[in-house]
Amino acid sequence: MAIEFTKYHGLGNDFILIDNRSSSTPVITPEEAVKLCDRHFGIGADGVIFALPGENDTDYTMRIFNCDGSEPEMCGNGIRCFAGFVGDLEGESRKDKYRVHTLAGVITPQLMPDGQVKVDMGLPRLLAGEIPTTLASADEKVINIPLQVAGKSWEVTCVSMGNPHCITFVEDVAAIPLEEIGPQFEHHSAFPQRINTEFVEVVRRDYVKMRVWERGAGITLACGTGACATLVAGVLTGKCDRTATVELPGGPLLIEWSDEQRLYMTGPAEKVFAGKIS
Ligand code: ZDP
Repeated sequence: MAIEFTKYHGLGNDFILIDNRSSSTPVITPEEAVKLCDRHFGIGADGVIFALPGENDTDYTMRIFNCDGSEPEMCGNGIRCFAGFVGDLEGESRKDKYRVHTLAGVITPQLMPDGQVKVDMGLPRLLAGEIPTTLASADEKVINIPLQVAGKSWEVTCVSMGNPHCITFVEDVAAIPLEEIGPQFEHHSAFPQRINTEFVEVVRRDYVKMRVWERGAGITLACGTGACATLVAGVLTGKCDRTATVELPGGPLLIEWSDEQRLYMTGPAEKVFAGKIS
Protein backbone atom coordinates (compact mmCIF):
# COMPACT_ATOMS: atom_id res chain seq x y z
CA MET A 1 0.00 0.00 0.00
CA ALA A 2 1.32 3.46 -0.87
CA ILE A 3 1.26 6.05 1.90
CA GLU A 4 1.03 9.68 0.89
CA PHE A 5 3.08 12.25 2.75
CA THR A 6 3.76 15.97 2.65
CA LYS A 7 7.07 17.48 3.64
CA TYR A 8 6.95 20.70 5.70
CA HIS A 9 9.41 22.76 7.64
CA GLY A 10 9.20 25.44 10.30
CA LEU A 11 12.42 27.50 10.11
CA GLY A 12 14.31 24.51 8.78
CA ASN A 13 13.04 22.12 11.47
CA ASP A 14 11.58 19.64 8.99
CA PHE A 15 8.88 17.01 9.18
CA ILE A 16 7.11 14.32 7.18
CA LEU A 17 3.35 14.86 7.67
CA ILE A 18 0.97 11.94 7.28
CA ASP A 19 -2.83 11.99 6.94
CA ASN A 20 -3.79 9.42 9.57
CA ARG A 21 -7.44 10.48 9.95
CA SER A 22 -8.84 7.04 9.15
CA SER A 23 -7.19 5.28 12.09
CA SER A 24 -6.14 6.11 15.64
CA THR A 25 -2.92 4.10 15.23
CA PRO A 26 -0.02 5.64 13.26
CA VAL A 27 0.27 3.95 9.84
CA ILE A 28 4.08 3.99 10.18
CA THR A 29 6.08 2.32 12.96
CA PRO A 30 8.86 4.07 14.87
CA GLU A 31 11.39 1.84 13.05
CA GLU A 32 10.00 2.89 9.66
CA ALA A 33 10.08 6.54 10.80
CA VAL A 34 13.81 6.26 11.53
CA LYS A 35 14.39 5.07 7.93
CA LEU A 36 12.16 7.74 6.35
CA CYS A 37 13.93 10.49 8.34
CA ASP A 38 17.37 9.42 7.09
CA ARG A 39 18.73 12.19 4.85
CA HIS A 40 20.69 9.82 2.62
CA PHE A 41 18.63 6.64 2.55
CA GLY A 42 15.15 8.12 3.07
CA ILE A 43 13.12 11.31 2.59
CA GLY A 44 15.05 13.20 5.25
CA ALA A 45 13.43 14.92 8.26
CA ASP A 46 13.80 15.71 11.95
CA GLY A 47 10.61 13.74 12.67
CA VAL A 48 7.38 12.20 11.39
CA ILE A 49 4.04 13.75 12.39
CA PHE A 50 0.64 12.06 12.20
CA ALA A 51 -2.76 13.81 11.95
CA LEU A 52 -5.04 11.37 13.81
CA PRO A 53 -8.74 11.63 14.77
CA GLY A 54 -9.35 14.03 17.68
CA GLU A 55 -9.66 12.67 21.19
CA ASN A 56 -11.31 14.33 24.21
CA ASP A 57 -13.42 16.72 22.20
CA THR A 58 -10.64 18.08 19.98
CA ASP A 59 -10.40 18.47 16.19
CA TYR A 60 -7.31 16.27 15.82
CA THR A 61 -4.74 14.30 17.71
CA MET A 62 -1.10 14.93 16.84
CA ARG A 63 1.57 12.31 17.41
CA ILE A 64 5.26 12.63 16.55
CA PHE A 65 8.18 10.27 16.19
CA ASN A 66 11.62 11.84 16.51
CA CYS A 67 14.17 10.75 13.89
CA ASP A 68 15.58 8.25 16.44
CA GLY A 69 12.11 6.62 16.77
CA SER A 70 11.35 7.99 20.25
CA GLU A 71 8.03 9.75 20.82
CA PRO A 72 8.05 13.28 22.30
CA GLU A 73 5.02 14.77 24.04
CA MET A 74 4.96 17.88 21.87
CA CYS A 75 6.60 19.65 18.98
CA GLY A 76 6.28 23.42 18.59
CA ASN A 77 7.52 23.85 15.02
CA GLY A 78 5.71 20.64 14.18
CA ILE A 79 2.33 21.90 15.32
CA ARG A 80 2.61 24.97 13.07
CA CYS A 81 3.30 22.61 10.15
CA PHE A 82 0.42 20.43 11.40
CA ALA A 83 -1.99 23.39 11.22
CA GLY A 84 -0.93 24.17 7.64
CA PHE A 85 -1.23 20.50 6.70
CA VAL A 86 -4.73 19.89 8.10
CA GLY A 87 -5.88 23.24 6.70
CA ASP A 88 -4.84 21.97 3.25
CA LEU A 89 -6.49 18.58 3.80
CA GLU A 90 -9.77 20.27 4.70
CA GLY A 91 -9.68 22.74 1.78
CA GLU A 92 -12.82 24.87 1.67
CA SER A 93 -14.07 23.70 5.05
CA ARG A 94 -10.84 24.60 6.83
CA LYS A 95 -11.05 26.45 10.12
CA ASP A 96 -8.62 29.15 11.18
CA LYS A 97 -8.12 27.64 14.64
CA TYR A 98 -7.76 23.99 15.62
CA ARG A 99 -7.86 22.30 19.02
CA VAL A 100 -5.23 19.57 18.91
CA HIS A 101 -4.86 16.79 21.45
CA THR A 102 -1.21 16.00 22.26
CA LEU A 103 0.62 14.16 25.04
CA ALA A 104 1.29 17.67 26.44
CA GLY A 105 -2.45 18.53 26.59
CA VAL A 106 -4.63 20.54 24.20
CA ILE A 107 -2.61 22.90 21.97
CA THR A 108 -4.36 25.47 19.77
CA PRO A 109 -2.72 26.63 16.53
CA GLN A 110 -4.28 29.51 14.62
CA LEU A 111 -3.71 30.18 10.90
CA MET A 112 -3.12 33.95 10.61
CA PRO A 113 -4.12 36.01 7.54
CA ASP A 114 -0.43 36.70 6.73
CA GLY A 115 0.33 32.96 6.50
CA GLN A 116 2.11 32.76 9.86
CA VAL A 117 0.80 30.35 12.50
CA LYS A 118 0.22 31.54 16.07
CA VAL A 119 0.04 28.75 18.62
CA ASP A 120 -1.38 28.77 22.13
CA MET A 121 1.24 26.44 23.62
CA GLY A 122 -0.41 26.24 27.05
CA LEU A 123 1.26 26.58 30.44
CA PRO A 124 4.92 25.87 31.17
CA ARG A 125 5.64 23.39 33.97
CA LEU A 126 8.40 24.49 36.27
CA LEU A 127 8.74 21.97 39.09
CA ALA A 128 11.65 19.54 39.03
CA GLY A 129 9.28 16.57 39.35
CA GLU A 130 7.29 17.73 36.31
CA ILE A 131 10.29 18.25 34.01
CA PRO A 132 11.57 15.65 35.18
CA THR A 133 14.98 16.27 36.70
CA THR A 134 16.74 15.33 39.90
CA LEU A 135 18.54 18.71 40.06
CA ALA A 136 16.15 19.88 42.82
CA SER A 137 13.53 18.24 44.99
CA ALA A 138 10.35 17.34 43.11
CA ASP A 139 8.33 20.39 44.23
CA GLU A 140 11.06 22.99 43.62
CA LYS A 141 11.85 25.07 40.55
CA VAL A 142 15.20 24.62 38.81
CA ILE A 143 16.62 28.12 38.26
CA ASN A 144 20.37 28.74 37.90
CA ILE A 145 21.37 25.35 39.28
CA PRO A 146 24.91 24.07 38.64
CA LEU A 147 25.23 21.00 36.41
CA GLN A 148 28.54 19.27 35.69
CA VAL A 149 29.00 18.42 32.02
CA ALA A 150 32.26 17.84 30.10
CA GLY A 151 34.42 18.82 33.08
CA LYS A 152 32.67 22.17 33.47
CA SER A 153 29.97 23.60 35.71
CA TRP A 154 27.00 25.08 33.81
CA GLU A 155 24.22 27.14 35.43
CA VAL A 156 21.02 25.65 34.10
CA THR A 157 17.32 26.48 34.26
CA CYS A 158 14.78 23.77 33.44
CA VAL A 159 11.31 24.18 31.92
CA SER A 160 8.82 21.68 30.56
CA MET A 161 6.54 22.63 27.67
CA GLY A 162 5.13 19.13 27.91
CA ASN A 163 8.57 18.01 26.77
CA PRO A 164 11.68 18.66 28.88
CA HIS A 165 14.16 21.51 28.31
CA CYS A 166 17.41 22.56 29.98
CA ILE A 167 18.46 26.16 29.24
CA THR A 168 21.95 27.61 29.75
CA PHE A 169 22.68 31.32 29.23
CA VAL A 170 26.10 31.94 27.69
CA GLU A 171 28.17 34.92 26.51
CA ASP A 172 28.68 33.68 22.97
CA VAL A 173 26.31 31.06 21.62
CA ALA A 174 28.36 30.54 18.44
CA ALA A 175 31.32 29.34 20.52
CA ILE A 176 29.45 26.44 22.16
CA PRO A 177 30.69 23.01 20.93
CA LEU A 178 27.12 21.73 20.58
CA GLU A 179 27.97 18.51 18.76
CA GLU A 180 30.24 17.47 21.61
CA ILE A 181 28.35 18.59 24.73
CA GLY A 182 24.76 18.27 23.44
CA PRO A 183 24.70 14.47 23.82
CA GLN A 184 26.23 14.73 27.29
CA PHE A 185 23.37 16.97 28.43
CA GLU A 186 20.78 14.79 26.66
CA HIS A 187 21.92 11.63 28.43
CA HIS A 188 22.93 13.16 31.78
CA SER A 189 21.72 11.11 34.75
CA ALA A 190 19.95 14.20 36.17
CA PHE A 191 17.35 13.82 33.36
CA PRO A 192 15.51 10.50 33.58
CA GLN A 193 13.48 11.19 30.36
CA ARG A 194 16.54 12.68 28.64
CA ILE A 195 16.42 16.41 27.77
CA ASN A 196 16.33 18.99 24.99
CA THR A 197 19.25 21.38 25.53
CA GLU A 198 19.27 25.07 24.62
CA PHE A 199 22.18 27.52 24.76
CA VAL A 200 21.08 31.14 24.77
CA GLU A 201 22.80 34.48 24.30
CA VAL A 202 20.78 37.48 25.49
CA VAL A 203 21.39 40.32 23.03
CA ARG A 204 18.61 42.51 24.44
CA ARG A 205 15.77 41.87 26.90
CA ASP A 206 13.50 41.30 23.90
CA TYR A 207 15.95 39.57 21.52
CA VAL A 208 17.96 36.42 22.20
CA LYS A 209 19.92 33.97 20.07
CA MET A 210 19.45 30.28 20.74
CA ARG A 211 21.01 27.03 19.52
CA VAL A 212 19.52 23.66 20.35
CA TRP A 213 20.52 20.04 20.78
CA GLU A 214 17.26 18.12 20.60
CA ARG A 215 16.46 14.94 22.42
CA GLY A 216 16.15 12.18 19.85
CA ALA A 217 17.16 14.42 16.93
CA GLY A 218 20.47 16.17 17.70
CA ILE A 219 21.27 19.59 16.26
CA THR A 220 18.25 21.07 14.49
CA LEU A 221 17.77 24.48 12.90
CA ALA A 222 14.89 25.40 15.20
CA CYS A 223 12.83 24.18 18.14
CA GLY A 224 9.48 25.78 18.97
CA THR A 225 8.99 24.24 22.40
CA GLY A 226 12.64 25.14 23.08
CA ALA A 227 12.06 28.77 22.09
CA CYS A 228 9.10 28.95 24.52
CA ALA A 229 11.14 27.30 27.29
CA THR A 230 13.96 29.77 26.56
CA LEU A 231 11.72 32.80 27.06
CA VAL A 232 10.34 31.36 30.31
CA ALA A 233 13.89 30.75 31.55
CA GLY A 234 14.86 34.29 30.51
CA VAL A 235 11.99 35.76 32.55
CA LEU A 236 12.63 33.49 35.56
CA THR A 237 16.29 34.55 35.66
CA GLY A 238 15.45 38.24 35.18
CA LYS A 239 17.17 38.51 31.79
CA CYS A 240 14.20 38.88 29.43
CA ASP A 241 10.90 40.70 29.00
CA ARG A 242 7.74 38.61 28.71
CA THR A 243 7.68 39.12 24.94
CA ALA A 244 10.81 38.46 22.91
CA THR A 245 12.10 37.31 19.57
CA VAL A 246 14.08 34.09 19.78
CA GLU A 247 16.51 33.92 16.86
CA LEU A 248 17.29 30.34 15.86
CA PRO A 249 19.74 29.14 13.20
CA GLY A 250 16.70 28.72 10.88
CA GLY A 251 15.17 32.14 11.66
CA PRO A 252 13.13 34.03 14.27
CA LEU A 253 10.14 33.04 16.39
CA LEU A 254 8.07 35.55 18.35
CA ILE A 255 7.30 34.27 21.85
CA GLU A 256 4.93 35.82 24.41
CA TRP A 257 4.31 34.71 28.00
CA SER A 258 0.88 36.17 28.80
CA ASP A 259 -0.38 37.45 32.14
CA GLU A 260 -2.51 34.28 32.31
CA GLN A 261 0.83 32.42 32.13
CA ARG A 262 0.14 30.91 28.70
CA LEU A 263 2.85 30.77 26.03
CA TYR A 264 2.12 32.04 22.50
CA MET A 265 4.48 31.25 19.66
CA THR A 266 4.22 32.86 16.21
CA GLY A 267 6.21 31.70 13.21
CA PRO A 268 6.09 30.22 9.72
CA ALA A 269 5.17 26.79 8.37
CA GLU A 270 6.24 26.03 4.81
CA LYS A 271 5.11 23.22 2.55
CA VAL A 272 8.03 21.84 0.53
CA PHE A 273 6.78 18.84 -1.47
CA ALA A 274 4.43 15.86 -1.45
CA GLY A 275 5.08 12.27 -2.40
CA LYS A 276 4.19 8.60 -1.95
CA ILE A 277 5.97 5.99 0.10
CA SER A 278 5.57 2.58 -1.56
O1 ZDP B 1 11.17 16.59 23.03
C1 ZDP B 1 11.74 16.07 22.06
O2 ZDP B 1 12.12 14.88 22.07
C2 ZDP B 1 11.96 16.95 20.80
N1 ZDP B 1 12.96 16.38 19.97
C3 ZDP B 1 10.63 17.04 20.10
C4 ZDP B 1 10.63 17.97 18.94
C5 ZDP B 1 10.60 19.43 19.37
C6 ZDP B 1 10.57 20.37 18.19
N2 ZDP B 1 11.84 20.65 17.64
C7 ZDP B 1 9.88 21.67 18.53
O3 ZDP B 1 9.86 22.53 17.65
O4 ZDP B 1 9.29 21.84 19.58
C8 ZDP B 1 9.85 19.82 17.08
